[in-house]
Amino acid sequence: MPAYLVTGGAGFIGSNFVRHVLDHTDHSVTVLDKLTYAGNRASLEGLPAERFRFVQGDICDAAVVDSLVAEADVVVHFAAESHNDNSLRDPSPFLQTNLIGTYTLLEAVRKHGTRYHHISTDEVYGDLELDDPAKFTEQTPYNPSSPYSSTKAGSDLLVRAWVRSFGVQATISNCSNNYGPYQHVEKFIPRQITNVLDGQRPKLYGRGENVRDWIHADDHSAAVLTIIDGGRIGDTYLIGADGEKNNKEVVEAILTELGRPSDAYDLVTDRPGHDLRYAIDATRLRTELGWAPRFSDFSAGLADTISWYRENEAWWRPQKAGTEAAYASQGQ
Ligand code: NAD
Ligand code: TDX
Repeated sequence: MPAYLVTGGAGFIGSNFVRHVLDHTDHSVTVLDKLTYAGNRASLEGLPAERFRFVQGDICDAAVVDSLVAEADVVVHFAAESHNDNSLRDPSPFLQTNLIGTYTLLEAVRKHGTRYHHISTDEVYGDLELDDPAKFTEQTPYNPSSPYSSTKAGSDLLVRAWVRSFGVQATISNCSNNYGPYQHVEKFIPRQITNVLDGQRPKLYGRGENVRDWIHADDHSAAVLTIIDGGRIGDTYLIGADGEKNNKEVVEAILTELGRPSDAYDLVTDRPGHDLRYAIDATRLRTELGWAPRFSDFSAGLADTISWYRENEAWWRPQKAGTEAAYASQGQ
């Protein structure tokens, strides 16, 4: 029974991955999570005690990391400061967690010879023009725009260096924008769903024309497990489900699903440095490892996600007022 150590397992995608591993394998899972504002113990309720353990701690704490890595067969590193808007308000925790935290984990897996999978983002590649037929591939040069994406890019480069210099047994995945249940209300889709549920108007940055390539978090989790099982050590795999939509289309779909006029939104101050478009070419993952997304119908996945937020107000309500106050202070 392989033992997985999952960092950031109380966050949105990490908790999805933990449930996925427990549902689809016989592996045991230890979560290491600091429970920052983004971590929520409630996202891991009801998991089987004989195969699941939760440790509250910081990935920058070398002693805690070393003792947990020593017991693990595989480390899957999700923990990060993950929100672009926060990184524009205060970059410092991004430098600490995304760079020093990744370095701390790499030193521990190097010492113990542990298999390591690094979770990253398509934002490391910068952005694409709206009318450009190109998509990101594993060969696209790094060109990150924000404090968040530059620290994620730096963490990816640390992993590549530890593979080459020290023979660390690592793979890397760069995924597009995720949606689904348990996502913090600071992020675009849950923010707009909970705004409408609260009788508030959705807020689109700029003209709402920026494009994101949406993938359901369940598909991301399945892809990560596929890469851990079959990926080539030292290699990078892009994860995406051909889900390009502009932000206006997504807000209109949310409003329509919730029975509101599709134009009942506000255009607000744009994000500084706002990336125009992301798009992933996941050919390598599909052809070499045989992965395919199961949630190819975005409208159905969005409708399920809206139902989840409607039915789980107790999960998101404590996040909402503080998140909106921070946005309001910036005219967003
Ligand atoms: P999230 O913000 O929902 O969760 C992050 C988790 O990490 C939280 O539980 C938090 O408590 C924990 N954490 C933060 N700092 C920590 C520290 N120093 N020590 C231990 N735990 C710490 O993030 P998410 O959206 O689930 O993203 C998870 C990972 O996936 C990140 O690495 C992110 O860059 C990557 N990613 C996210 C997306 C997306 O669309 N959300 C897309 C591609 C890649
Ligand atoms: O209120 C909003 N209005 C709005 O128009 C918010 C919160 C966002 N937006 C726009 C900005 C983006 O174009 O929606 C799009 C998505 O925004 P976010 O949810 O903040 O995601 P993004 O900045 O694209 O980054 C996400 O995908 C890649 C995740 O937060 C990252 O962790 C991941 O690496």
